[in-house]
Amino acid sequence: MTDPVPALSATVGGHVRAAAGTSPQNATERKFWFGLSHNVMEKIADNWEATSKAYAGVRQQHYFSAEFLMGRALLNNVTNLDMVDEASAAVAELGHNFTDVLEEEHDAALGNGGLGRLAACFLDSCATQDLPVTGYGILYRYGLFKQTFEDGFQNEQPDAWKEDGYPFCIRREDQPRIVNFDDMIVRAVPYDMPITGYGTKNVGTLRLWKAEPLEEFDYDAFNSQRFTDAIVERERVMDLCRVLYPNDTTYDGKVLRVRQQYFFVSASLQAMIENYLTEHGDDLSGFSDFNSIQLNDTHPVLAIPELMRLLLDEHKLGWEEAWDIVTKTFAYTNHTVLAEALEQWNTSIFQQLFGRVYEIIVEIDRRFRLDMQAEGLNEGQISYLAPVQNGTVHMAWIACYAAYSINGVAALHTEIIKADTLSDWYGIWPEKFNNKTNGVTPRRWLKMCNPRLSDLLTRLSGSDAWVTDMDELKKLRPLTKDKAVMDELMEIKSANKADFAEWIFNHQGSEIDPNSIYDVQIKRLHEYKRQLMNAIYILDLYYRIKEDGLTDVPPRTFIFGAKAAPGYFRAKAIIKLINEIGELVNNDPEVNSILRVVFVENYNVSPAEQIIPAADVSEQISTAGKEASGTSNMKFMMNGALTLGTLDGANVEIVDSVGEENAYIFGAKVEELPELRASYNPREAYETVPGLKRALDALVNGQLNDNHTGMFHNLFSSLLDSGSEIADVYYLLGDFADFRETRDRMATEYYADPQHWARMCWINICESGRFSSDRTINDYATEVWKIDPTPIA
Ligand code: 26Q
Repeated sequence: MTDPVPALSATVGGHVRAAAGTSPQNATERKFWFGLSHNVMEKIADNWEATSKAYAGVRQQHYFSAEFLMGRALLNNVTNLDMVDEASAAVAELGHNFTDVLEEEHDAALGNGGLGRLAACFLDSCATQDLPVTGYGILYRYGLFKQTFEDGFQNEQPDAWKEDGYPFCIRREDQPRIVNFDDMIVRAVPYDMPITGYGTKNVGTLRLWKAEPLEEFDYDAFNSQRFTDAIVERERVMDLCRVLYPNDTTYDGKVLRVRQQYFFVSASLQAMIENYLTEHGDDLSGFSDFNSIQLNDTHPVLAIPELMRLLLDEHKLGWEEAWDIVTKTFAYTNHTVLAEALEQWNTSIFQQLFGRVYEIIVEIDRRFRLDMQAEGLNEGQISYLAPVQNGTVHMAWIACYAAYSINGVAALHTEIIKADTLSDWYGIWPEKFNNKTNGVTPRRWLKMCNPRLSDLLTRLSGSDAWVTDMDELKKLRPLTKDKAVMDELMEIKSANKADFAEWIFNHQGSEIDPNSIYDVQIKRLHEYKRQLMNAIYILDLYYRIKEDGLTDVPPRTFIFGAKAAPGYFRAKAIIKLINEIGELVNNDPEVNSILRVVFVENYNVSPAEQIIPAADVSEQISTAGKEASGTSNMKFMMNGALTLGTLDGANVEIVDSVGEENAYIFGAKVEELPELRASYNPREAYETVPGLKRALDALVNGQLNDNHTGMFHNLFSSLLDSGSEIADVYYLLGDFADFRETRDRMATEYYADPQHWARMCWINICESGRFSSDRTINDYATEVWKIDPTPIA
């Protein structure tokens, strides 16, 4: 069949005219972006419709997530449609620059970090593999806050990412749902985002719900002079989707957050049930044959009692029948071992917002207790595992009880949840537990962000099959013996580093040396991730040069990117500290030709796409056992950066793939930590570990300025003084000596034998296939979801 949609070169001018109201030549870059984006939507519309129709009748999977960190869409879609050259030429033809046009797009930052970005990578892999999967979430008006630095402190600004329109979301006003709260009724309107796949006509869907007042306007109130009441009520409904909560670790029991959760799961379930009834008739007993739902952490767990409510109250099923469906429908992914992140809501909030759902939870709890008595559990165990306890509803426990599958996100993490976090559940239902090591999409994180390396891989492997089958790259591993290839790899890295130097200069005026080692730590700011350890190393190195006369220091640029939750005082202190160290180092003429510190402002998906292809070293230095998986570690690996890290999360599997000789591993292992901690004295480390005392003292002796906030003293104290919490919870000083030695050695080896370094990078690239989200999704599809590819062509 020939493509009925005309070539982009023939249509783009018209789309730009319509968006800009000017000739394409005179359109602003922003208007040009709108026009080109509309043109891409035109290209995919028919296939999108056909895909939705094809999926409606088959067994489908539904990915429920409060977060989707999508980043930019235009280049991703153009890449997937294999139209990069065509689009770039069409743009040039009309007097514009493709890169400048792409830079006009705001990131859709509807997520905090790893969990949200994982959901986005998964959708890409599902579309690419023609899998009948739909994502469901919330259309936040404001995404994750925009970060600025003032005097080195983090400030937060609203991220109005779609205020002047967003062409990649289609409002489906003909498919609204009603969501009832006891204190308000809300109309949920779906906004659908197309998810293109690479090398396929299938186009999947991300469905984001927006809350609107039931009627456009309450004319009664208006007419009876209660104009302001009508406006206030309207705004109360619109508040629901206004903002993404910027917390990614500590649980925070805000009523609005639980409203958001209930809102999107209720609307999504209603849409699913209606589709089932249309396609398969009135008998809902077959619902779970055609639908499964993956719960991305506990945030959408209210879907469990809500599906019960819909089946019982709206569709008149009996309890047993409904519970049978529910327990065959849900699968739950855990993303954390940190107890403080597990959601537990006060029962009073549930009673106030959705009394009927609470009633159902209480009944689930009652039956759970009976079930467990029958299983022979003792009262202590039962009350620990019960969904309702001490006046709270425990979301993870509801998930573990009702779900047919429970998975962790890396091998080590899954072992830890089995042995520790969820051990009692593992004792009852070991067969529910499975591991699904995370992955990242090689389209965005290699093909699109690193065209130089991609072209080399395509040329060497004779085709671009690796883009959808990353294991193809294993065949290239023997090329470590080919000096010309290794030289080319290093030239590519140099060119990417030069590009990043230019980018960071243009964005924030930082000058860096492209010949230095780019040593990078980019991720949310949290104590367990130990950005503070990284900072202390830099400070120590600075004093070694300044005071000890250390010479022959390998030139290095330390690159950071991180947002701190706005209420997380200590995380914000670490940002200020790194910026102060940057001031000290970058302005010292004795040192700044050797060391530079750069903190990338407003770190997000798009900056990551600039940083990662240019990185030499990937810092993955969390305390062993704390990072569930990590996913930037995988992106760095694919782009030929070496991991400097602990044996934590997916680092363990990365090292397993490349061999310990192709990574820099240090620090205490999970199984060693309990014993080490038992006899650990951070004060002793402070006094005896080389460099530590001098670097830490700089936090409190006036050498570094925290503008009299007491922040640096707080950091110092968190490492050395036991108070309400034990000193140095994350074992930073305990691991420091090994970290310092390993990082020093890494830098020396980089310059000592560049060919050897290149070979290590090459092996990392060639072995990265295991960390493609295509592999992860294939595992979910065959082992958990039991769905089949459904191509439209
Ligand atoms: C919970 C309750 C109230 C408010 C906010 C939250 C909340 C929001 C986001 C809790 C957690 C998150 C996000 C967690 C997250 O991103 N975890 C990361 O998930 C990645 C994907 O599996 C892993 O690679 C990381 O190791 C893990 O930290």
